[in-house]
Amino acid sequence: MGRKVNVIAAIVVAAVILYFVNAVYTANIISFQTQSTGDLNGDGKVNVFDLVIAGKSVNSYPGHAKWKPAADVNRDNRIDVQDLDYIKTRFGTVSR
Ligand SMILES: [Ca+2]
Ligand SMILES: [Ca+2]
Repeated sequence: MGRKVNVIAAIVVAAVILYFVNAVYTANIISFQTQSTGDLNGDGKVNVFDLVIAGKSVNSYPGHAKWKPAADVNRDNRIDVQDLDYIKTRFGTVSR
């Protein structure tokens, strides 16, 4: 009986820890999201080359053969038209 209560308590504690880890993780994603420049190849400029990099990874996700973390500029674990649009809005900008 007492053992069962301990198991339940352990599950609750684990769930609470996971909740907070997830909250911190989400906060990091949001802060990183605001810092994204759209400069995927790191040459300091946002142009068609960055769009091509993202274009090659469209419809990919973490673990996918074409997945490229840098191309997921909005950090939603999916490279799609939203990321391409973001890079397009950053076209011509210079990072740093
Ligand atoms: Ca670039
Ligand atoms: Ca994305």
